[in-house]
Amino acid sequence: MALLAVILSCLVIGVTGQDGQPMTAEEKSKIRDQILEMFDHAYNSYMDYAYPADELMPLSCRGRVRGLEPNRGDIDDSLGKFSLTLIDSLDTLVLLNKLDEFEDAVRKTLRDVRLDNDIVVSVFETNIRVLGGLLGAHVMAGVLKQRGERMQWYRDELLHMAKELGYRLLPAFNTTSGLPYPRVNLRYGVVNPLSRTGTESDTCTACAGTMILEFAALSRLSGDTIFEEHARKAMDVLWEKRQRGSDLVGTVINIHNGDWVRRDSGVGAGIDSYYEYLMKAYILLGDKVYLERFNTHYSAIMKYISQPPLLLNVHMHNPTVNVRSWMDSLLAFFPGLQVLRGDLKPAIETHEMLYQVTKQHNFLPEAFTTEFRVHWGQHPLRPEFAESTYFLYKATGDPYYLKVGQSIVEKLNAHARVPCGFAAVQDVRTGTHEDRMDSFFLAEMFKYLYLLFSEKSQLPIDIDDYIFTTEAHLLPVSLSTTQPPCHTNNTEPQAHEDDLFSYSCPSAQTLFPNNPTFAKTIRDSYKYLTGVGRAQQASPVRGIELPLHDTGLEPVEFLKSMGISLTPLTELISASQGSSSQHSHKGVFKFKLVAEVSQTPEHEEVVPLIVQLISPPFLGRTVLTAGPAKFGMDLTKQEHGVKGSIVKSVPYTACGYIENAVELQGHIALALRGECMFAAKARRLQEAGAVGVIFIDHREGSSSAETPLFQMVGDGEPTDDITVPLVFLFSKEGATLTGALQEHHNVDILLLPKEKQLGKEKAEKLNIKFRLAKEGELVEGETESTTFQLVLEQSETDTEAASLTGDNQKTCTFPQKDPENSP
Ligand code: DMJ
Repeated sequence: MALLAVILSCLVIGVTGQDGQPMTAEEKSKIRDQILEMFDHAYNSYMDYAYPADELMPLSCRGRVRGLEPNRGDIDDSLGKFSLTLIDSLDTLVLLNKLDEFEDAVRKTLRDVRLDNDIVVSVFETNIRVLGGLLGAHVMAGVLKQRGERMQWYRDELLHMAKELGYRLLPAFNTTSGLPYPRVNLRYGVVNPLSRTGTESDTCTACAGTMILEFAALSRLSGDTIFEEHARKAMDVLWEKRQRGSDLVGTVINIHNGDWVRRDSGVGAGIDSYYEYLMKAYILLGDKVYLERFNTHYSAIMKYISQPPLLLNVHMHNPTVNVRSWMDSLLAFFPGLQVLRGDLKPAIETHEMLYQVTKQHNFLPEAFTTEFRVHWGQHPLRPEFAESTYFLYKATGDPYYLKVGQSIVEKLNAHARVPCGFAAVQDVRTGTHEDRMDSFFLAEMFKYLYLLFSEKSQLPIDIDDYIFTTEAHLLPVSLSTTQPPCHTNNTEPQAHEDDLFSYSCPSAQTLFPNNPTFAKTIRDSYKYLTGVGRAQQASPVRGIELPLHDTGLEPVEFLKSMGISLTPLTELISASQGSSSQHSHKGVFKFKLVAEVSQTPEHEEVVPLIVQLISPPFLGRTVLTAGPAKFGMDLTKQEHGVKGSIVKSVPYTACGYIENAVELQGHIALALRGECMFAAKARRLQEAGAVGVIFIDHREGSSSAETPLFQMVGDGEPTDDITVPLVFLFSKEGATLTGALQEHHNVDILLLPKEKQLGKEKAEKLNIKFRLAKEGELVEGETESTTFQLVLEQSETDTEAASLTGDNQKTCTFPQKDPENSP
């Protein structure tokens, strides 16, 4: 692991990306306008096509009314026939300075919304979206009214609604433990036989532990303490029930006896906002108990769950055991929470990892593996990544985070925008849409994006006077009844040298204003984690230190097998400077490091190539996705690709003397990755007479479906001498090719860019025939020579498909070694 870390950091040392380029005021303002336009598109689509329904169905262009649409299970528990999206959007309207729309929306809320429907809703969702939405809107209405410009008619009606809703949620807390039921009937509560709920025995930790901000705010605004008392009790139970050895909590808890039902522990789904609310309860309410609890949990999280840049799930009783190898997208909020705590380094690391994943898939998939493969491809336009991006920008002032925000904006427009709003993505791998636009998209996404690109002076409120609930509703920190320990945004550490931030004041101000490269230095180590977005130039030769033992060749071999060559720096230095003494002390060697991994600038796509098997029985139907090389023949410039039959190199790695040069003459060589550099293999095989090389990955199980393509680069030396085409296959695709060779002995292939794939999308118009043909006149005494012809006939309308020769009838002729056995 340590070695791998050395390698990862070595690969990126000194790479100068576009990272950190400042954004001009004009650029920021352009993006801010874009965000406003996107919000209008989403909000107006909801108002025009869905209101008063709870949600917009952006593909059907109508409202989602519970009971009228097919039941989607638990997610429908957010829908209480209370115009969810309208209420969730109210304080966003204010923040985005849409004050006419806000006033109008408040009037509609007071006029149209009923909170006493006979409907079973999620206590958690109703609390964070509806109660939080009403409270945020009430606070905003008060601010506007106080300014004397608007809302003069307002008489706390939203607060009255919030109180009514609070009372409708309270029956959920009627359990022996004090942990709330997960669902409540808005009209009949929980115990009433008409309620159709109350039989549940469990709830999620976040469900029970994400009430305190809204309930405390409701109590403090309304003067009725009952809400805060119940929410506090639930927090107390969760704290009491923490696993005392690890100080972690599980994911699901029994609401009657407080036993843990699911003991897996992470910071994402099921637990996330419990931790968030401990920290924010301290900020909002000024009660140190919440901070102390948060700090205890936080230490445990950093000890067991945070394995930067990853955030893993562990067993709460046995926290050194990981319980799964994937992460969920909800944990993307966590770097933002770490910023509030002042713990920037792990926040930057995890955020960078998440950014890499979004670069690969446009959005964060609901779940992705620790190797950054998609585990569950759905993306319901969740805002957590934008949230963390905003907090990191606030804390670092690093324009890199503006670029990240810009990419979020662009991807939403490019991949989620539909004529009637924005549609969730069903699977990030295919980009297919789902007919849903959750209310949190309007409540959260647009707030964080807009704030990211706004100066404080451009906002209608002083944003630092508010805390964001988990649904990004705005609650004023002035609600604190005790004098907050953090009256100012003072970030001076207070005497706890071991943990500087445990007792410091949470701050959303720039924490390291004098060190603009602070975040970059941390990020750089994770920049190419997923293999996406590398720099253009061939990796520069640079010195690194590797703590190797005198005889420890193993790591060197390991590096070699990864395609990294090491040359002791002593050689280089003696060649260039004639001295090496300073580098030769025992136990530490300096090396020239040359990585042959791909080097692609952030926005440059790797042009996918293919290996298309064209001889029988494949006939063009087997197509293997391949990666390109930055050296050798440029296949994109070959109109018809390069054709040849394949021969395995001996040795297979092509790292030593090529033993089967005669066999390779005029053919395309297959060579296994590893042991030496791609360029070295290519040179040897070209010299041996190969007309092309296909490198096959040596990492078992790798495939283009799961690992992003990359470009091979040279070995740091000039590569102009290499003129044959070079492509890279992951091992699964490689196995298909070698399997074909083993079975059919003669396999002809085409190397070409994917977009020029033979017969692609025109298959139905393309007639693939094959026939036996006799060559030339038969000379007496000679045996008949038969060739096998592949005939590709195009329909008259199709003049683009299959272009091996440029004729309308395409014929490839292959020597047929064994016609009898051919199909
Ligand atoms: C929001 O409703 C809240 O942020 C909640 O805490 C969990 N996540 C959704 C959005 O993803």
